[in-house]
Amino acid sequence: MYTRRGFIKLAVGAGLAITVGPTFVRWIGKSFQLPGSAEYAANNANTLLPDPVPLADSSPPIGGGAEGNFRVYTVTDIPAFDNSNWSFTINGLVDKTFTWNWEEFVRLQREVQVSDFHCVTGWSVYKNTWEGLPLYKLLDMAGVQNKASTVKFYSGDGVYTDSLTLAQARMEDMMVAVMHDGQPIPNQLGGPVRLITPQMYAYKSVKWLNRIELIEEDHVGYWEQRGYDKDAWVPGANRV
Ligand SMILES: Nc1nc2c(c(=O)[nH]1)N[C@H]1C(S)=C(S)[C@@H](COP(=O)(O)O)O[C@H]1N2
Ligand SMILES: [Mo]
Repeated sequence: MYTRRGFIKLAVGAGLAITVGPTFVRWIGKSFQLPGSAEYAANNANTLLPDPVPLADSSPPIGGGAEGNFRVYTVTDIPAFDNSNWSFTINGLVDKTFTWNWEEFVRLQREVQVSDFHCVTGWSVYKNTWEGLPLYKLLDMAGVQNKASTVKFYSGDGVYTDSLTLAQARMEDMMVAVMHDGQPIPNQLGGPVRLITPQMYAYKSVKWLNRIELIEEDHVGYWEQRGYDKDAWVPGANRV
């Protein structure tokens, strides 16, 4: 269990400055009222089959489900995926490259975490039950080569990217998430697969994640190129 709510409330309450970069993002004016499986289905244009079957800890979600509303952020049109146009790749400086199709990907062993989600612009969603693949396990499957120092994440929108250092990527709560509160993640919220970085601001949480590449050099992500801080840690994070 990871909770950061206390820290953020404290930081906001104490009037501490939270660095905010340029705030031009396309917010499509929608916020998700949580929880609600009907709303998830209504906002999911993905048609990937089979549906992932939630683990017992996801359904019902631990602690009753997320509190707060996601705002749908995107810098592109919102993509939608089906079995024919979705795959997930891990490649670059790895011993073994993988490309999974959806049927294969949903068979990989998932785990469950509960964590808070913070946008650096000042909104949060608390107590999210995420189910997915611990990032460090994917890295271990692929076998990271010694030369690699950066983990680069690509979105299926073709535009958005971000990165973590290898040490950050190996934190146990970094997750390649497939379900939220026991439901498939709708495409508006980055489904079928998004990165979850509970101890960092959500601009690290790449939506429509479909490729992980191990690289030698640094990579400056989409919002960091536009002024967001390279240091995305939320207050109280276990910085590595
Ligand atoms: N592909 C992609 N991923 C993205 C973004 C985006 O614009 N495109 N915005 C980021 C930011 S700044 C935030 S706060 C979260 C918002 O997630 P949500 O749209 O599910 O609320 O997604 C992050 N991941
Ligand atoms: Mo954000």
